[in-house]
Amino acid sequence: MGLRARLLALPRFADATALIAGDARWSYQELDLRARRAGAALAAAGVAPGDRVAVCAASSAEHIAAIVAVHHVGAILVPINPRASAPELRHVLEDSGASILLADSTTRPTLIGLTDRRVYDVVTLSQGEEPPALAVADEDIAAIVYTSGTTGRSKGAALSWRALVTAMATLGAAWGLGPGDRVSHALPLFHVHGLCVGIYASLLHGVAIALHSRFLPSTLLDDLAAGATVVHAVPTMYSRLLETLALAPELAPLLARARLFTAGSAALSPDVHAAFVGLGGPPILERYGMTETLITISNPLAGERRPGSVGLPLPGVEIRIVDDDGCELEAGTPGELQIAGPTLMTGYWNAPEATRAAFDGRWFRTGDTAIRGPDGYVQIIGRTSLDIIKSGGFKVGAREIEDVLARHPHVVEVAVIGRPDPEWGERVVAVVVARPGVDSAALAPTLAELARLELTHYKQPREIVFVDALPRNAMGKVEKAKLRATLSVSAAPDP
Ligand code: MCA
Ligand code: AMP
Repeated sequence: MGLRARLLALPRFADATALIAGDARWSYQELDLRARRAGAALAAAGVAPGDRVAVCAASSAEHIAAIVAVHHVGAILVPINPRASAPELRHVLEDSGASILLADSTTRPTLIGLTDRRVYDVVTLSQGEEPPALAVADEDIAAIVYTSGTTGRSKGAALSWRALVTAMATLGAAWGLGPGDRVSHALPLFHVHGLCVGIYASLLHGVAIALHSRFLPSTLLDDLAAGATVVHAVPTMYSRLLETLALAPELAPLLARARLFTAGSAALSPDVHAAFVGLGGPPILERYGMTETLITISNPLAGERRPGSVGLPLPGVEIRIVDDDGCELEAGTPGELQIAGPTLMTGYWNAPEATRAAFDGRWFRTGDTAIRGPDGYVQIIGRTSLDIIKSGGFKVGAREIEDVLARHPHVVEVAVIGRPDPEWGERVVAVVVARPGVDSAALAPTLAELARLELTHYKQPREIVFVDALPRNAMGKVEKAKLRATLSVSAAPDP
């Protein structure tokens, strides 16, 4: 059986629950039926294998049926943030060349106003009977997932069926996913964490998905009370959960109900981990991944789940840690983490240059700085570039924000950095040099408005700081490390 066919073989889980979302409670059989009908509707609309179909909608059962439908017709899924700004939407639609958009009532008006491509509603996409039978190769592209980088606008990581299904089957085996599991899922569906770990890994293993369009600690606690066995979350969600439990300690015993809590997308602080365990929760299983490599390193299900470490390479994954010249380093020495194996992306969509730069032969350069201990456990200690910020698990490219703010005529120059933050991991801060004589108190809200129009919510600077000049090295390059250090000192509370 081809790898795509493995994902589409939903009927093997028959009347086991597939989705609980809003009022919908669908069995695997029902999800399969709806996805086939929607697939037939897409085929009737002329969607052919290899076409890109964008899905831009809030999380819902129909959204999941639409995703499966896109795969039924052999098209390439392009998941899009339903809160993306107009310029971001335009970029992804143009770059991916998506011919058809699947929306919902909240995103449809924006999309129609923005493009002359056909826009269908995921809810009404159900007229057909049976999608065409297709032969799809494992190397064909299943999805293009957009992710920020160190240069300009986001790039689309093209993920093959081989990468996707291999990675999610490996994860399912490593974490013991199976029918009988129910996952509480409140992650966004336009990134690998929510789409692949949350949806594909569940559908491949017959897991029931309790799907929510936004994260609320109370909803997660309700899911635990209702029998959720697995939770996938980013560290910010665990911090929020702990805040809620501090106010309602009588709910803490619910944490012992689930068998598995996983964390990823950003570093989980050992303090949060310890507080969670202190409330009676099982040790959180932290793992490491990336849009371009899928999930590659994980703490074990059975064995030590080490706080502050992302664990051991998953089966089939090779890792190495290298110095600036690409030479492999010994255990215990920090360097860049590089990854090889069957789960790597095929390349960036339409960007051969960027793809070439991202690989060293068969090794993908992650840009993360890591140490491997003598026992093989890997620790992520930072990034090689300060131009990448992680806020609440979302990746933010500093350049993209700098380009937007620098367009304002009253700005001489701007540097965007991530300031360490207990809730978000890092907080986006814009450091601005204004033109002489400009009133910075008046400029700040104007820049905030500009960011609001051009950038999705999590990329918008949480703070705008004005300085007389940016620190630069002898080569004229802005010294972001220095800037970050200075701002952290100036932000320290008074003794
Ligand atoms: C929301 N806000 C944020 C963020 N999220 N600000 C900075 N960073 C963020 N990540 C702001 C909003 O703009 C708003 O600001 C205020 O917080 C409340 O907004 P709301 O939407 O209510 O926030 P929330 O629902 O509480 O969102 C927090 C969140 C969310 C649930 C933690 O950020 C989130 O879903 N993060 C998951 C990211 C993720 O899935 N990453 C996967 C990529 P204001 O009040 O000013 O309007 S990484 C990946 O895929 C790899 C493979 C991996 O390893 O997993
Ligand atoms: P993205 O490009 O949005 O897929 O994010 C991938 C990046 O998230 C990685 O390169 C890491 O920097 C970060 N990341 C993911 N999981 C972890 C983790 N468990 N600990 C630290 N960083 C992580």
